[in-house]
Amino acid sequence: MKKLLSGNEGIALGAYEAGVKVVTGYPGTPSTEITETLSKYKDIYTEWSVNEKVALEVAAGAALGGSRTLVTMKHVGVNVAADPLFTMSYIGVKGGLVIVSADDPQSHSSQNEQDNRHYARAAKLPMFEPSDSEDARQLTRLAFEVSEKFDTPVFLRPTTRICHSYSVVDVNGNERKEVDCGKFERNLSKHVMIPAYARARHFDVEDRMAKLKEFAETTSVNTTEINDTEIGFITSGISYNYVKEMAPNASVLKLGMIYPLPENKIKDFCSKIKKVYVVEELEPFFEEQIKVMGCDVEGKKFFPITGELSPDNVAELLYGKKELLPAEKILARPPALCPGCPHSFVYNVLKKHNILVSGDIGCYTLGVMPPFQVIDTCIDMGASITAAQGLEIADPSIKHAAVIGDSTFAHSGITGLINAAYNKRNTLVIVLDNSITAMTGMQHNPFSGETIRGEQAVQVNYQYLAKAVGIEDDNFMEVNAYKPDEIESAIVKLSDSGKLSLLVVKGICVIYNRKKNKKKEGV
Ligand SMILES: Cc1ncc(C[n+]2csc(CCOP(=O)(O)OP(=O)(O)O)c2C)c(N)n1
Repeated sequence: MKKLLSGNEGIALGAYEAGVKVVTGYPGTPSTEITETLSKYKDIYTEWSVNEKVALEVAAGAALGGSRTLVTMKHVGVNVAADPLFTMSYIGVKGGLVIVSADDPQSHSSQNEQDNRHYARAAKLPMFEPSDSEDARQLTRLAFEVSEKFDTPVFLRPTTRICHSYSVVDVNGNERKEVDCGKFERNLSKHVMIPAYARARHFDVEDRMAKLKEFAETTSVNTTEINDTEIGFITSGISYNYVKEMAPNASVLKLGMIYPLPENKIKDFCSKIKKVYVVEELEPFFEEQIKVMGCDVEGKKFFPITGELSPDNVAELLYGKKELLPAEKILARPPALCPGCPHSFVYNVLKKHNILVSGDIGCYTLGVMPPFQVIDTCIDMGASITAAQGLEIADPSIKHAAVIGDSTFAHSGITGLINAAYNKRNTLVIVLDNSITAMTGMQHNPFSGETIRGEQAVQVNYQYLAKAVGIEDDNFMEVNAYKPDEIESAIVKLSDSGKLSLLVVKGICVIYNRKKNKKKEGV
């Protein structure tokens, strides 16, 4: 039987079939639906972790304990998880450990468009890249096998186009295969990375890289199609589809395993084809390595380094530039806060009082757009509270505040609050709590009081948190997001106090509320 699945559903299906037992992750477009899909299976443990570092560390423990484990995040999440990532490369696994880094060329919903293929190289880990949903399913299964065979965490790097596009998946014989990987075994020199053991493990990592290079030469996921020997392409992921669509007669080397590269296979391909182009989104990751191999290829001379590619980029290379007809130019639709969004009222107050606002990442970042234009900085998750401290140190003569959502506060805001308390800062921290992680599509978090499966969970208490970091009773306030007068008097009072303050502005997300009511009514 064949089914139309998204790339994310393909990854979830592949993980299910591979007998994955533990799935952790932190929401982030375009990765979110992988964990959500897997949470529907009763026999798989799934959790929304509070951030990506935590997700990878829980996953590392589970994998060392013998469970096949999947951890999901968007590309910038890997920055947060980078600390355990690099050391897990030394430690290795017992049950397979697959890390999904969902990259976002074109920054459809991200603060940057970093190319996470560099992480595979930097952390010395193998990486696979699917080019459709069937590929996503099969490469996920393979990734678990490679992880156990080579004793390494393995990266799977889909991009937004793959995660969210639907294509046909063959679901015949897709039973789940339970794999017994054994239990945790004490092995101090492998699992405890003190310097002496780490130095020794580095040799093992290098040996593993050599073996992975050999594997890359023979694996069936790196495929050569020799057709027209005048022109050929080396490509992977979504770009493979663009090449096949626009140059169906060209020769193609499609890389399903994108790190390490199959040097001999690439050299052999280049020796047979007169002109070889490398088609890859973002960085010249393949191109530079292939040039170092001594192959005469071209890539970024013809393809942009920024944004996504499209079939047009390949067509342009082959047939020259095409002028867009006016109808083909799509009107820009800038995002905006939803009508009735609880975040909007607080922005009017901040604007009125001319407060310098350090922003954070979530729906509320849209306070940067008209009519508010009230957010002055936005760097990364959690940076509102910490950047506000730096801005205030640089210029204490103006009023400052940090705004942060509930999920982001749990992700990496709380450490910033502790830093402010410890370093005697008088930051005004405003948590915009809409009872859910809205921006990524309504996921629960430690302030919403439910787990990924909708079971009741602890609801972290802001007031106790404030007390625990030494915020005075008068400097903790909670107000209703729909009462602008209350918000205004709280902001004025707290910012005039000159002391570290925590203001929680509570109002349920309008979209989430509608969804909840519909569910109650059984619609
Ligand atoms: C390191 C990192 N992980 C994940 C994301 C994706 N992401 C963007 S905003 C956000 C959370 C937003 O939730 P919340 O703070 O509750 O604000 P809301 O959208 O509900 O207003 C997430 C997970 C990201 N941008 N960076």
